Amino acid sequence: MQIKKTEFITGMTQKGASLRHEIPQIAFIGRSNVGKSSTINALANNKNLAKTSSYPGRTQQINIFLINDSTYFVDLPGYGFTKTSKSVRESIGELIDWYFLDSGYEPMVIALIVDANVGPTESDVAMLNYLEESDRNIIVLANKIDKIKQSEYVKKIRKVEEFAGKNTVIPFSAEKKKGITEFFQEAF
Ligand SMILES: Nc1nc2c(ncn2[C@@H]2O[C@H](COP(=O)(O)OP(=O)(O)OP(=O)(O)O)[C@@H](O)[C@H]2O)c(=O)[nH]1
Ligand SMILES: [Mg+2]
Repeated sequence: MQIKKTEFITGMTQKGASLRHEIPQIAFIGRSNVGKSSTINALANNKNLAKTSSYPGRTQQINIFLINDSTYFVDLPGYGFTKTSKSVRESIGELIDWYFLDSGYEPMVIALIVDANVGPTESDVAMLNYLEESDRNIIVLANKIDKIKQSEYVKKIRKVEEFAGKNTVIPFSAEKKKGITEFFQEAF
């Protein structure tokens, strides 16, 4: 997929948004700081599109981007970050619930991003189970492969594959732009 046009549409802090139902969505979800916004920027080939930060919990709303006038990229807030206040965690949980359960939108693909170097965590397992409660097209992106020591690469990718079960795993690096072609092939 050749990206010709990228556009920020809206940041939803509350439930409710009027997106065009005929435009397919790709939703990006994962723990805080795992690289969701960086992944969107790498795929869109625009490093300034989604705001990234080394400080976890940067994205506390649902940011919507329109790619080539034909696909929405949905940047969901990160889960599993214990250092934010309880009320922030609750509002993030409510937004995620709203998007997946009540919004009326059904993403064509969900990219569940995990940190391949750290490995899938309990909160990742909980999120995958949650997503799998409905029949959904999930791709697991094993991000940050550039941080993995060569000698541990096979073992760490296998861990992500075990976690993913029947879902496709794509080794990925938003930083080094690895796995982009593979992702687009799988998603479209
Ligand atoms: N080495 C490496 N660092 C990465 C990669 N992807 C993201 N990062 C770094 O991880 C940090 C978090 O990236 P973000 O894209 O802001 O993460 P996020 O998942 O959107 O975070 P929240 O919005 O807080 O949930 C930043 O410092 C990025 O530079 C990668 O593939 N490799
Ligand atoms: Mg983010």
